[in-house]
Order: sequence, then structure tokens, then C-alpha cells
Amino acid sequence: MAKIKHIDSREILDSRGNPTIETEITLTDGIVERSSVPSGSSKGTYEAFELRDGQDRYNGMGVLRAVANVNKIIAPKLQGMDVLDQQKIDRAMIEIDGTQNKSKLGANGILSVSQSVAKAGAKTSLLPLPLYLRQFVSGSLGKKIPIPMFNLIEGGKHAANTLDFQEFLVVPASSKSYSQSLELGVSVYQSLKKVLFERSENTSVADEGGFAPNLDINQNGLAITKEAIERSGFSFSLDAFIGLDVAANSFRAGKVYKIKDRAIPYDQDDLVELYRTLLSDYSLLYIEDPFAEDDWEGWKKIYSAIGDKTLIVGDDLVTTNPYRLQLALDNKVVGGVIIKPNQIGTITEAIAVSEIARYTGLKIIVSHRSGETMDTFIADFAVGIGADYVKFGAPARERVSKYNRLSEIETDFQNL
Ligand code: 2PG
Ligand code: MG
Repeated sequence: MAKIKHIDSREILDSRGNPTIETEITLTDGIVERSSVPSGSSKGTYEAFELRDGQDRYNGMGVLRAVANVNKIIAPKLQGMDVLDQQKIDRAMIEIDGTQNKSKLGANGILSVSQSVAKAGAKTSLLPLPLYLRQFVSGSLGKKIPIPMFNLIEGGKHAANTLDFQEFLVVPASSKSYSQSLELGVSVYQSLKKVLFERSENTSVADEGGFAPNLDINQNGLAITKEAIERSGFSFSLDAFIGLDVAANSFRAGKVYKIKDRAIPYDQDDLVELYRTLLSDYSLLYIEDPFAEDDWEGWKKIYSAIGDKTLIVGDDLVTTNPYRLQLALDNKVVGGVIIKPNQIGTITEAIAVSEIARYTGLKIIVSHRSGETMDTFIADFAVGIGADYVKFGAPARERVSKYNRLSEIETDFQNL
């Protein structure tokens, strides 16, 4: 039985150049594993607390207090525990913290420990991480690799451009293997670059590697994405579909929503009509956060209008929180849910929420954050819990580490 011998956290930088936390764990059998955590910019109010130092260093974004909490408070308590006891370890950290949202120790530090414990547990068990994680999941999941949704055009809080909608996603058909899907994503990404260039639009990229053109209206983002699919040699609506993460929290203004598609703000009914039009013009397969996180009336309206024709997904609405998911289920407003471990703070809790989603028939979408590290844990996690989809950004920049890890898992599974 391998026990936790040593835990050591430190500050590293994420893809935006902001500090984040990386934790290394050493076991009594000599195994050493490390894991780091990401950070979002369009966050939901109900997310677990990300502890930052404040003050001058790194514009207040330092994480030395979270690092100290791991090294001085969490580490001594976990020392000597059986690394395979993931749930007991996560529960111990939740208890030491003692708050609803992990605001005492910081969910960033806690999650870095939780993830490295899972990695070390897999290593000492001689199991690939996705298969190791399956002991915490019920049912048999087979060799399924989640369908990747590629974020090819960015707006909202992820880009300094003019678009209000946060993510214009390309979704490969479910009949394709992961490697076919990856090739499709790359082909459309490169085709999109050509389309933008020909139109003299900006081809610089934003936080997740997607393009950030200054388009006149949000709907043009859909038109350009459709054109890029058609010109990539794949068929629109047969090989590849379009999805949106609207992230409506970021353009809500009181009771209405302000986007540049029209001068007058949209009320709930107007926004439902807009989505209905976009659905029929672009056969949208997926719409995430179409209304703000507390606009339950808006959510009810959109779900009853088009919830049977497209996948309506809660991210900021649910924040990987079991109570929020229960509310979304009670109100019947989602067909799928985003799972982001750092919205809740431990692997055990993230899996528990995904289990509720599975049992209630919701689609599961595992997602990275807009500020990321090179850690590929989330790719293993997505396969481990049997997610239907993943969102890892564009197939470019540091985002490729997760896509490449899924390729590796696909090959490993083929050899089983
Ligand atoms: C989202 C995420 C990831 P952020 O809204 O889905 O793309 O963004 O990490 O900024 O919350
Ligand atoms: Mg989102």
C-alpha cells in the first residue's frame, strides 16, 4: 500500500501569463506525480473560490497564499494516508477548509492536490489514469473517446474583439472516430484562417487559440464558420455542425441583453426568437449558457421553445455544483451540463455531479478553462467519467496538449 510521503506546491504561470498552482506528490513507494490547475475568466457566481494573494505582486494574481495553505495546512494532514483513498483524501480537505465554497484554503490549491493524488493513485496501481478513475464511476463505459468541440472563433471575455458571443464551436458528427474528428477540426481551423484572410479580417488568436475577428454582428461569426466548414472539404450539417457558448452572463444588462446584432436590447422573448432563427439558419447542435445564470425564466422559455431540437447546456448556470444541478433539473432547463473540476474543487465532487447528470439522462461535457496549463489531466478525466463531449479550445497553441493526450488514449484503447 503506497502512502502519501510528501506534498509540495509551487507557483507556476498559466497560458495567460497569470500565476497558478502546481502540486507535486511523493509516495512511500517512490512514485512522484504532479498536477496544475487552470483558471477561468468568464466565471459563474457559484463557482468554488479561487484564492489569489491580492496586493501588488503579479497584479494581485499571485497564488502564494494558496501554495502555503497546501504546504503548511493540507500536507501535514494528508501525510501517511493511503493514496488510493481518493474520496477520503478529498473529504479530509473539504473538512479542513470547512466552508461551502472552499474560500478558506482556496479551491485552486485543493484541486491541485486532488488531481495529483489521482495521478499518483493510478501510477501506483499500474493503471492508465482514465481506467483508474472508472472505479469511481458506475456502469460500463467501454472505449468511448468524447467528441471534441473546437472553439474556432472567440469573443466575449476571451478576446479583445467586437463579438459578444464567447465561443463559436465546430462539432464533428458523432459517427466519426476521435482521430477523424481531430483532423476535421484542424482542417476547418485552417480553412477558417483562409476565409478570414481573404475578407481582410484579423487572423490573430484569442485566449483559447481561436480566431478573434472584429465582425459587425455575432451572426456573421456563424456564417463564416459555416463557410469554413464547406470550404474545408467536409459537409456542413453532415460531417460537421456548429455550436455556441453564448456565455450570456457577460452581456446581460439588468433585465435585458445587449448585443451588437441590433441597436435595441433583447428581452427574454426577443432572445428566444434570435436563437430560434439561428437554429433554423445554422442548424445549431449545441447552445451553452443562452441566458444569464439566475435568469430562470429565460432558461425555461428557451428550453421549452427549442430544447427538443438542440442541446441546451448549463455552464455558469450549474458551475459543477450538485445543488445548482438539482435546481436546473427541477426547472427542466438543460439537456446537458458542463463539468469543470475547478468550479467545485475536488475530483470526488466533480465525479459525483457527473454521476447525477448521467443518471438523469443529461449529456456530459467536460471542459478546460480559458487560462490553462500544459497539464493533460482533464483529457484523462473526460475519458474516465465517460463524457459525451470535451471542450479544449482551438486545435492550436498550448491547447493541443489535451487533444494530443486524447489521441494517445485512443491508440492505447485500440491496443487493448
Ligand atoms: C467557458 C469557459 C471555457 P472560462 O465558459 O466554457 O471555455 O470559459 O474558462 O473563461 O470560464
Ligand atoms: Mg461556458
